[in-house]
Amino acid sequence: MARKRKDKTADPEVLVVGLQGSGKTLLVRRLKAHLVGAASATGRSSSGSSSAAEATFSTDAVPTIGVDVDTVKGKKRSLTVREVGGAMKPLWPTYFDSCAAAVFCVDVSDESTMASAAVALVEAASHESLRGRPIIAALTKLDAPVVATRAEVWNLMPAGELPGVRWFGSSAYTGDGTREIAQAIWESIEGR
Ligand SMILES: Nc1nc2c(ncn2[C@@H]2O[C@H](COP(=O)(O)OP(=O)(O)O)[C@@H](O)[C@H]2O)c(=O)[nH]1
Ligand SMILES: [Mg+2]
Repeated sequence: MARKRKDKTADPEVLVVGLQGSGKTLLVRRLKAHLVGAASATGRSSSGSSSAAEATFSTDAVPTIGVDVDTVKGKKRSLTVREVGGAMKPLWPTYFDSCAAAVFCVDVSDESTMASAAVALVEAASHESLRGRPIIAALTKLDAPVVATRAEVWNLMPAGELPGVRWFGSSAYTGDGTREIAQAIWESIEGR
């Protein structure tokens, strides 16, 4: 007798990867505060109680050891969000197959890691297991005093060669851009 496959009914999974300290955990925390999805097709996504979310938002982050799994609730359904840290980079591809979309965090306030972040992003985006899946590149920490310019980022990331990647700037500290990323995640999952 065939067993019902668990992943048929499971929430779609979003994989969040990026180098250590690139802002994955705080971005996920912001995504949890944005109740979007499903009903978004009406074009009227309510902003929810953003001031309440603001009051409870904490920027304290304990470095993720290995893999962190969380649930982001949308208006009609939930997503499983799996954060896989930079220390596990060689193992990222093992999670590509099961994800419905991937978010790649790049810390644009840290010059010293931008080049390796670019390599990691290009590697991931061109990996055969991710091919054809929606990929969101989140350029994080835009609130930081010094951030790479768009030209500098473009110089490092061959954006034109990564046609499946959608780019967003964000700050988990201020919340800027995080709603757009949440929206893009839902859109990419609904569009599949
Ligand atoms: N300035 C600034 N710092 C951030 C932002 N997001 C995360 N950080 C800081 O960067 C460090 C790593 O953040 P975290 O979310 O744990 O990164 P992760 O290792 O990729 O999960 C922490 O000290 C955070 O406070 C942001 O939007 N702006
Ligand atoms: Mg983390």
